[in-house]
Amino acid sequence: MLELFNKFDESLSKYNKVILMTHARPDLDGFGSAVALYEYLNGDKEVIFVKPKLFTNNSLKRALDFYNKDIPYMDEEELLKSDFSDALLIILDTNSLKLVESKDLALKVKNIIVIDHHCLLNNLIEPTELDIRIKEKSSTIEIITEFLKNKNFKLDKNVLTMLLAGLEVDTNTYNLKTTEETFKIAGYLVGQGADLILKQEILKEPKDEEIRRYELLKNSYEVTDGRYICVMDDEIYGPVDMSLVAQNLLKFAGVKVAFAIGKLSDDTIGISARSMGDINVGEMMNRLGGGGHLANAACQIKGKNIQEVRESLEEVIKEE
Ligand SMILES: [Mn+2]
Repeated sequence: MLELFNKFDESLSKYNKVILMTHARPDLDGFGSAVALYEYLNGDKEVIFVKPKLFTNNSLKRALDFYNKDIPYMDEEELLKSDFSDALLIILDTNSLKLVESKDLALKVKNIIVIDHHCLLNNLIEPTELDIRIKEKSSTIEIITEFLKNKNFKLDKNVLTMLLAGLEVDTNTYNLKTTEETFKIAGYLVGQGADLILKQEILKEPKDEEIRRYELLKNSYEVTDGRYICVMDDEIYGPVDMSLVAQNLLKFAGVKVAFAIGKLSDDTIGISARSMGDINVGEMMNRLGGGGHLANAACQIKGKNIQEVRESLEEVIKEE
């Protein structure tokens, strides 16, 4: 780790201009890490954030309200017109060209560092400067916080709290990919001044939406041995809505694996899958043309209706 951090420092020292980018529809882990890194680099370098086209994450929006500082955004179009010869692009919380905020930017900038904790996906970004992809880590926040701790760099309460909230989300409250190191990083953030009341404030969900999700969960049923499916209604939902339904379903006693099926658009059905980390839902979603990890996976199916997708999923569950 220390060696990687030293290399990271070395790379940083070569550039005066740093562009920070995370995945599209940013979350606390990706964007929070970028904010922490911005705090570290700001003053010393010109830092630019690739402006997200969509801000859908409620917790991130709240965390940024508390942060209450101007973020130096530039949108994709404007950025693509710039000269990148002296710029370093740091991509956080994804390793896939398909998922980044701006694929064109990732293809155009020569000097790239990727900092990520996901398994390697298809359409891999090829970092030229440095590769800090550590799939054993719980989150990008864990990596960035460790780096800043190492530097003895002090963050303010709002940023520390944003990082603690993101750590909690990515580990599903210290259940997934959580190690002794993860708890040490959480402890460090609290020790430095992260605020536990503010953190709860950031992580709260809007009441209407949460009640709606529980309404949908009334229709969930067990296929076999703790494998539960919740079929959403006929409305169109975002992938995040569906993952929250699956996540809520997994909280109920007796549920070992949770699936939510719903319409992502008029011709696309989505499945969101969650397990507690012992049953591989990534593999199950793979068989339906999707993908993901052990405890967290999804797929999108075109040209089938909800009922047909439900039947395919039930088959996969029974064959598992
Ligand atoms: Mn993450």
